[in-house]
Amino acid sequence: MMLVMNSIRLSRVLKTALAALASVLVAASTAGAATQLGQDCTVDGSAPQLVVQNSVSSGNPYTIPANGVMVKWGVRTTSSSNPAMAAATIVRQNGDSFDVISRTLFQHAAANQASEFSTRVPVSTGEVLGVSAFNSSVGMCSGYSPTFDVVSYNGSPTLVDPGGSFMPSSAIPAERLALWATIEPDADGDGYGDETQDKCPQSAAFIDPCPVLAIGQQLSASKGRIKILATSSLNAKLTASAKIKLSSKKTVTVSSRATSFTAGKLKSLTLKLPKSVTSALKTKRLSATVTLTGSGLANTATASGKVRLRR
Ligand SMILES: [Ca+2]
Repeated sequence: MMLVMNSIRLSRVLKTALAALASVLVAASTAGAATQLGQDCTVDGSAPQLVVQNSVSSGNPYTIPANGVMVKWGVRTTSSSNPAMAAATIVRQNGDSFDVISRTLFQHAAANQASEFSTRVPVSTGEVLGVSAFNSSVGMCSGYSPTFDVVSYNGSPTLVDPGGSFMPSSAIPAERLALWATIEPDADGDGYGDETQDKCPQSAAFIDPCPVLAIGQQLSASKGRIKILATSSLNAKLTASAKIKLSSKKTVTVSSRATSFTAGKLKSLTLKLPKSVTSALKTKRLSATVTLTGSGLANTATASGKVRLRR
């Protein structure tokens, strides 16, 4: 009866632990997801040539919530017969003015439709998505909150290069820019979006798939110790573990701590044999199976070998 109670309790504990783990995993997988910035809307007007959406009352923000990389941007144009030459423009408010931080390439956006363009522009928390255009063909949509949906635009000179700044000549209430962008996280800080541009987001050294980890070991034994001379093809953490069979019923395992290895460098790990093994060596010939395990750049690797033990 007691055993049944214990197993029911254990299964409840396991279920609770698994549910908690699942929620952590869901949180971890969504934490790094791409952010959608800005909005498409029903265009009924055209924006001035350098214009920024200060705030919106609902929907996706135009202000960047976390550091990352803009990988895509889009714009809807007016029905003007002139197509727009437009560029997504990242600004930061600085008192009453805006500093122009960066800008995509100018792209040809066809009249009276939505167009999207790939790009790669690092962005930081608090910067704001705006747009530069050679004519007034970028779409604006009216009828929103006069208090919370506000765009600011530059008067003259109309376009400002990155590094420059401008004082908005006016703010237009109740409007939204038909302008949007996708921001991906950049955990390794290499300037490539971790979801679609960076195939090795674990390391700033690689944008192609992470190289495969390879490890090697040379074993020797003396005076109650096993020496493992090891090397790794990448910076990685290596752990050595030795299994020694003392009898048909008893196996002893000794492990090292996880140790940092620099790519291409040799380093020794030492495993001290426990007394049960050194005592048994007085009367028996014993050997150990040594397994070296490495992990680095989302890779794992193992190497194993045998060594005759010495007292
Ligand atoms: Ca990256």
